[in-house]
Amino acid sequence: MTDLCVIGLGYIGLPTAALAASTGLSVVGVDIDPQVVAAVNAGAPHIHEPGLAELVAEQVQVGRLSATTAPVPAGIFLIAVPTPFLEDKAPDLSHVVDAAEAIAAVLRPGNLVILESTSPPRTTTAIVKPVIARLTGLEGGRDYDLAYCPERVLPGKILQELRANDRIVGAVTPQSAERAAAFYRRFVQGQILPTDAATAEVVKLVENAYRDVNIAFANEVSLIAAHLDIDPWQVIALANRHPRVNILQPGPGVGGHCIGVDPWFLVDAAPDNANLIRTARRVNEFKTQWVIDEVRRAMESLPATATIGLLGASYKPDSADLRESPALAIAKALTAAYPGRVRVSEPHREHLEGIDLRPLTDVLALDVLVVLVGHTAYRELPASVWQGKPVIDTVGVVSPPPGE
Ligand code: SAJ
Repeated sequence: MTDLCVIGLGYIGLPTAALAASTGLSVVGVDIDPQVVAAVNAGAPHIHEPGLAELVAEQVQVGRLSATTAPVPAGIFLIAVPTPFLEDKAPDLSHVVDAAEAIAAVLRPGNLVILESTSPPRTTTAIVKPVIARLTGLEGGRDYDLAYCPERVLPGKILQELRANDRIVGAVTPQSAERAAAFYRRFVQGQILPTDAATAEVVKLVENAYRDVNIAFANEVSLIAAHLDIDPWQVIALANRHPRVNILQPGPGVGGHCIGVDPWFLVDAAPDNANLIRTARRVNEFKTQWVIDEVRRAMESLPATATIGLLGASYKPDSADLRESPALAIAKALTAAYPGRVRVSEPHREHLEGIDLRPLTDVLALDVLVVLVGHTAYRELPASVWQGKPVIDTVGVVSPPPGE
């Protein structure tokens, strides 16, 4: 029988499946998208992460990893499906419910089910457990083991952090905790920290909300500094020389699949008590619109033929990842507002749908420059490229650090 069946072969599921296979487990990955399944079985995954293609190819080749479209009987089931939010910011748990139902069709007494998807409080005990009980009559914690173990790895360093980071195991019973911990110990070098499922669910959400709130503070500092015509990068760098101050970096907004989404789950779970978290989300969303408005203001004093060069489209530096990228949203909004006059540099992409992608040298020759991502290639440019034209630097590439 298969040792591990991973439901959802995305940014978390696929690296986890491959890593588990590399420890000697037989692993079947499940995805509803046949193209994803075909790519994994061909040893050429659809996800780009350092070391992942090699690891998947190797594990497929030796026969420990394969992919299919429906769960198979296994000792351990691991759910790593997306949990987006709906129009009104309430969590959309349909993929988790679908995964639990699919597992129920093959679940046997004595199996272990682990939920890794970022989830609202009590999803494990109030959604997954009852769905499985309704379909199988099996009780989580009595007939099979059940745990919530959030992923906390950074895109771009997923394999490295899957091994190195501490891991929270939120289980419904001590036995479930011990079995889940034994699974993660196969490839985790960090500590395994046991707790209950609801605490683990909230821990995950709080981690990303913490980062969102701190980025919002940096973005608000940048807005105040711009209003006062003071350099925000100098303000933050100098304030950070205080021994108990450590302000993060402002940017054009918050991208990625997690930090802009997860705080809403806390707002939804405790609407009257999550005011700071709600406001931080709004500050970070506002910052993206503010950048678009800044470009419009700069264009007002220029001839009607003036061109705009945008530097960067990914959601964070030195990455090709476009998920929820504020830079891409800004590029799309400005391309629509100034047809034919906006060109974009993105050194990590060869083609971008609906965007006029150009080499960096062409973009630098345009009339207004807007730096949207702190790619190393931009940080290494000589100061002379920014001179003699309006430059809107949203990530602190242009401004020299104090003391230099
Ligand atoms: N950002 C800033 N200023 C900063 C730091 C980041 O504007 O000082 C922006 C980035 O440019 C980016 C966004 O925030 O647009 C998020 O980037 P990130 O690198 O901070 O985080 P993610 O979204 O790639 O990954 C996060 C991580 N969470 C935390 O660091 C608390 C990761 O550990 C999680 O596993 C991941 O979310 C997830 O899957 O939840």
